[in-house]
Amino acid sequence: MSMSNQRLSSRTMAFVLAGGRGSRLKELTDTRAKPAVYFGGKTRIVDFALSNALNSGIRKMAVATQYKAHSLIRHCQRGWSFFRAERNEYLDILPASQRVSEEKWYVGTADAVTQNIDIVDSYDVDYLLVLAGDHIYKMDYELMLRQHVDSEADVTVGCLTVPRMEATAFGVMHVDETDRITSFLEKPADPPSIPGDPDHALASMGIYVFKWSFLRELLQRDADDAESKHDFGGDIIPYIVGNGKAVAHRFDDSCVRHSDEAPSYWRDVGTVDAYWKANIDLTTFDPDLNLWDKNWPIWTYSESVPPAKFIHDEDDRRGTAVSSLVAGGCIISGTEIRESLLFTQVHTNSFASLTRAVVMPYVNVGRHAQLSDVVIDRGVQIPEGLVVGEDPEEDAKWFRVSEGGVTLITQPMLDARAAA
Ligand code: ADQ
Ligand code: ADP
Repeated sequence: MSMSNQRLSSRTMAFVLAGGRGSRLKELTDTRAKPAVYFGGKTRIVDFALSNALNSGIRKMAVATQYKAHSLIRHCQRGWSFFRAERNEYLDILPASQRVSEEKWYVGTADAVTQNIDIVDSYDVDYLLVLAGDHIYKMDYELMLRQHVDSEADVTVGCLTVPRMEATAFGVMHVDETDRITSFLEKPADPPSIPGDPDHALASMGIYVFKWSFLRELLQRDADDAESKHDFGGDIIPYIVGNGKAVAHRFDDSCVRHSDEAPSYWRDVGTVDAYWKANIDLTTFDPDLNLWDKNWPIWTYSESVPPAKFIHDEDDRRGTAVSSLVAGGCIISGTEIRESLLFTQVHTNSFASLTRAVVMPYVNVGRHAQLSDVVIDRGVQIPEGLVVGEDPEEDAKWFRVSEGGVTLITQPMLDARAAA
């Protein structure tokens, strides 16, 4: 096979940045990094970036971890350990603060790569694909790699169109008619709009393709730069825009060739409201994110458990779930469940009801509990008769009620309530 026919993904390493906390998810990220937060009834957020890489043909990956990495590391070990060194496939977990010097954490996203230059070298690849481990989307990176090579760019930046006022949280760019990036502002207070479209801005997805030899040299220079925060969005990308060739790769309908996906589904799920909504959306008749797509499976670790069981209990109450996703291992006994999403091993009891609830693994819902518009953290024991979602003021006394009116319930909150 000639070089030009070879899939570029086979010459690429995916470097997944998974060190950020995601503090806007509040107590959901008290004990785990955002990429480890559960999403979609079976998977965790990081599975989307890793599955995209796998489905794109990439077989060399690393996950850089830092903040509260325990469950993230364990998840990657359990779910992503099928790579075989004999086939030249690798998935490395790269915790901060262990390699370059004993106490040096990853200062910024670029530093996370810099501290692992020798590991990337050892993979012997031509391209580095830098991914954020905390977004929900499907994307074929081979297309982005192809554009990168064809346009002879120094960096290719994945980008999407967002409402202008939301762009303050992003890197915002302008491009010329060839999609070459002509300006790049990291998290501007007053985001510049797309010319001719005052309500929208072109935002960076925080994913990048570089030729490894080019990035390697740039990172070594950046490491010595006392002014730099060693961040891709803040330092590396603006530098290349000013001194080299940066090109935008548009995330649009064509990005997942094999999928019957609704166009351009991409979610940051960075807040409790956005997180709740993206999960509950999956319970609708025709969700924008298709988890059933055999051509683009989202791989994960899942426990070996019996099928979900629905019980018509001795009090003659039917355990039912409609417009809902219920994972294996759940036991629904005499509970009415609507428009909800239950992860594995959730047990619910008689006379309880759940409406628009996102329920993480190992939750137990006591009898007569009535919960609506909630996110329930892993392992929570909902006491008998708890009512949430009817009186926001009462809920806010004990739980976290979001701007959008979603109540987040964790065990420490319930313990404080029980002790009061
Ligand atoms: P942010 O959204 O601010 O901006 P950032 O905090 O840099 O994203 O995190 C990006 C990814 O790196 C996340 O997956 C995070 O978990 C991880 N991460 C953060 N700090 C890390 C560290 N020290 N070590 C390892 N991993 C770390 C970026 C870009 C913007 C772009 C948005 C899109 O800077 O230009 O628009 O992402 O979401
Ligand atoms: P998280 O899901 O919070 O990110 P993990 O799933 O990796 O973190 O770990 C949480 C721990 O809680 C695991 O050790 C898991 O076995 C344990 N756990 C919590 N509740 C239960 C339960 N009811 N039964 C069994 N194990 C539980």
